[in-house]
Amino acid sequence: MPTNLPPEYFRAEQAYREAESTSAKISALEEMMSTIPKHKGTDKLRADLRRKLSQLKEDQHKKKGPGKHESEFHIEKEGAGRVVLIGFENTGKSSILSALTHATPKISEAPFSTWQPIPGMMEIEDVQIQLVDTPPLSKEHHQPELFDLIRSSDLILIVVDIQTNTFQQLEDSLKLLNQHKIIPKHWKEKSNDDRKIEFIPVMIAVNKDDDDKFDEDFQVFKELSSTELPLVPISVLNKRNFDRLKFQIFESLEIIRIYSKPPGKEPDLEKPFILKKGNTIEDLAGKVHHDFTYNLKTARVWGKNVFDGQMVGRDHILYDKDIVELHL
Ligand SMILES: Nc1nc2c(ncn2[C@@H]2O[C@H](COP(=O)(O)OP(=O)(O)OP(=O)(O)O)[C@@H](O)[C@H]2O)c(=O)[nH]1
Ligand SMILES: [Mg+2]
Repeated sequence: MPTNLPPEYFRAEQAYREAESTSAKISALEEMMSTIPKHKGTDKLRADLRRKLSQLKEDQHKKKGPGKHESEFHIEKEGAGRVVLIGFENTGKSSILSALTHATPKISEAPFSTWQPIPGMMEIEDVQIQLVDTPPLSKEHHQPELFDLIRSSDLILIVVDIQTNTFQQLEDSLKLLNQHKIIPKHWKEKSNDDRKIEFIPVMIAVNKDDDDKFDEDFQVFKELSSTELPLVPISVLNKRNFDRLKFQIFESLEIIRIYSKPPGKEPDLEKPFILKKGNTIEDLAGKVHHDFTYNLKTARVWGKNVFDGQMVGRDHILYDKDIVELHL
């Protein structure tokens, strides 16, 4: 195994091992391949993965037979992160997708209106985030592909309805995730589960909190559920707390934006590089160009915990909105 593989590679590799369907395996493999830096040391690994990928594609083709399409649950990742909306029927998942993106899902007071996942892009300040609406959770039907899609996400947004069995909805949603070996990342430290678990950040949107009348119900629900998971009361109907919801999504994704600046020039404030909280100058260098990981000498930073233009080393930890000049 070559050294210097980025953390995203190992994350995709875990998703690959856990994938229950061929299409999920294919998408995880494609992601692994896209995260490997291209140099001599990784030639063999890339060739191995390419072989596996073509084998899987062949299997999928054989299984499906001619004329059938790729699974609807296979959705290309786009933007700085994927947020999957999940929850029981009629809680307002499709309404949220429609309110925050340009997607046009079917919204209806009749339950079970959504049959397949639908993606849309949401802008939070200068970051594009993919939101994916999904068919309702079910306690009766086994839905492996839905859980593969959930596993491929960077954040799970559980949607519950403050006007109907809210507490039960939350408990059942978390139980179904648990049955599929998905546990909120918040609980990682406490978990002593022996199974192979995927820990993914989870937050909860408590929808249909239409006016002050429901605020008390929300407070009661909050106390009763006593969950440390972030909870945001919203109303799609009355557009309540959308800014708070977006802020919490951004926070829960644990991403930071870094603006790069060529030496002696102004920083490019249009297109941030997206990194994970806790990432360093070295991680940034790898994102800007794979050669930079090896050739980087020093860097200068404008932003948090530094004086303007401070020289820093590879291990310097970056913060949201830092501006960085890399020196080779
Ligand atoms: N009062 C109120 N109704 C809402 C709100 N958001 C959505 N609804 C209504 O709730 C119903 C269900 O909304 P959908 O967005 O289709 O719910 P869903 O979770 O996608 O439903 P499924 O696809 O069946 O899982 C529709 O009649 C919406 O108009 C809200 O904030 N307040
Ligand atoms: Mg729906």
